[in-house]
Amino acid sequence: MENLNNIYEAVLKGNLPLAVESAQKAITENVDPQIIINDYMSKAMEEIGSRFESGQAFVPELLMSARAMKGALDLLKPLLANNSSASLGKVVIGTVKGDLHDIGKNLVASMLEGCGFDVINLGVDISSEKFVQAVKEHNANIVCLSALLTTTMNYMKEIVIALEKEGLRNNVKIMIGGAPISSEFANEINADGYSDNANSAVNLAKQLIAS
Ligand code: B12
Repeated sequence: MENLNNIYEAVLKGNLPLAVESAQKAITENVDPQIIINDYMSKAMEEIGSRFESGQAFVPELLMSARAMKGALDLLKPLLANNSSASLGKVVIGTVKGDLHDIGKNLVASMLEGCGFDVINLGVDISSEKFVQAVKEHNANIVCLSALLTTTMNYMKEIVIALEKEGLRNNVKIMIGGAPISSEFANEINADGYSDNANSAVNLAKQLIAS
């Protein structure tokens, strides 16, 4: 039986081969992928994040952890997607212009996919024009905006305005998230909702689709 703490340690230490190997073992032992992600991999990212903030870890270590996390997520993602039967709706997701943080955004994307949404992941550093184009092209029900920097979070407002200008605002729900975001900020920029983690993001998406 794979010790799931190995996955935690592998992500924390930025050990990509070990993260992939441990995730693979856990998968063959039928461990719930959501438990691996939420209870071990995300926790390891939180830990490396707080070490970075307190000066105990540095950028290269963060990048190594992010790489290990992504490697294991690539294995787990398809399994999350297999949990779904029919699509609950189409979601366009991206990190806003100027911002390159994508770990949390990818987690939200994977969780949404795993819970039955069709997810179009645009990547990082995405302009309002690209969001508008993707919402039109895919006829999206929800657009998810992620920002981790206090300097880039304000760009979310421009995306909301761009969707309004294109006459798309009533067709699409707007969810926002990322470390500096709050529900007050969501109200301020006329978004439909905010959540501070990938689990509650799924619940919020379901509520917004139903409303
Ligand atoms: C990892 C990291 C990096 C990595 C990013 C790697 C990658 N591929 O993403 C690297 C090293 C590249 C990086 C670079 C920088 N970073 Co950085 N980074 C972090 C760190 C430590 C962790 C972020 C993370 O991945 N967290 C783990 C994930 C799982 O959590 P999360 O992102 O918050 O996502 C969750 C929720 O927020 C929510 N969520 C996220 N998005 C969305 C979207 C929706 C729609 C919803 C509903 C929910 C949701 O759900 C997610 C899952 O639970 C944070 C510190 C922190 N504790 O946040 C700093 C931090 C965000 N970075 C910071 C800074 C300053 C930078 C740099 C400017 C550093 C520099 N001087 O170069 C650059 C900026 C580059 C750029 N243009 O974007 C600052 C921001 C300060 C500020 N107030 O703006 C922070 C807060 C660190 C600090 N305290 O100084 N960073």
